[in-house]
Amino acid sequence: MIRLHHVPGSRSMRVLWLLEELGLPCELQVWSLTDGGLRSPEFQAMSPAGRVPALQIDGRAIFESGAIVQYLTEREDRLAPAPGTTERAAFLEWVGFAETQANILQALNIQHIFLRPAAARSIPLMKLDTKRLAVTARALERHLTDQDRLLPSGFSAADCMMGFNIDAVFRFLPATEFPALAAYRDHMTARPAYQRAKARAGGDSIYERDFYEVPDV
Ligand SMILES: N[C@@H](CCC(=O)N[C@@H](CS)C(=O)NCC(=O)O)C(=O)O
Repeated sequence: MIRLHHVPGSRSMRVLWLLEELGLPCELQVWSLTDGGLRSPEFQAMSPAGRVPALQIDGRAIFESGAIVQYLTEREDRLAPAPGTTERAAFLEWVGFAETQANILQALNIQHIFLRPAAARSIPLMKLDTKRLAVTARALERHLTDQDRLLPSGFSAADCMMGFNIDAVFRFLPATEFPALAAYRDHMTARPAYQRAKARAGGDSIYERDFYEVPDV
């Protein structure tokens, strides 16, 4: 049985969603971001940086969402262009781009939500990362204006990598400024496999507000 190590609201949703798209059943093992479990030797034996997702499959554990997504698409020979094709390069670019954007989101989450006390937060860093996030959102807005999937050939696992990010993007940037990206988010979240994954994933464990402004001080 495939087992996904998961935190609600985290990048493990990418893998849960892709497993649903591929019709691969899995068990979920749910962890917390805050109780120290991800720093345990048991977990770090599967994911050395102590991060989710980790996926137990085929007699081993795989860490890094981008690696898991590539492994699953190659194993199932679905939802990714074949290695060596021109579109494969675009697929790999968007898988990597999704992680570039997720790292900016993670920095904003730390600044707006996790850092304690609030006085330790840096408004210049919040402004800088909001601008860096806007660069990625504008690039997606341009790309998605003429197509409603990342790849011209249609839905792929790169959309699972990226589609997961967009809810978080709109916690820090107004959706009204990115209509094509908002439409992409709506298409992605309407997919039956996304809905099934969401129903299993558990409530978001990160965001308490719809939108996080940079404090004006
Ligand atoms: N590049 C990694 C990043 C994984 C990652 O940072 N996951 C976050 C949750 S979205 C996490 O486990 N954070 C725990 C921590 O930083 O202690 C991937 O794509 O799998």
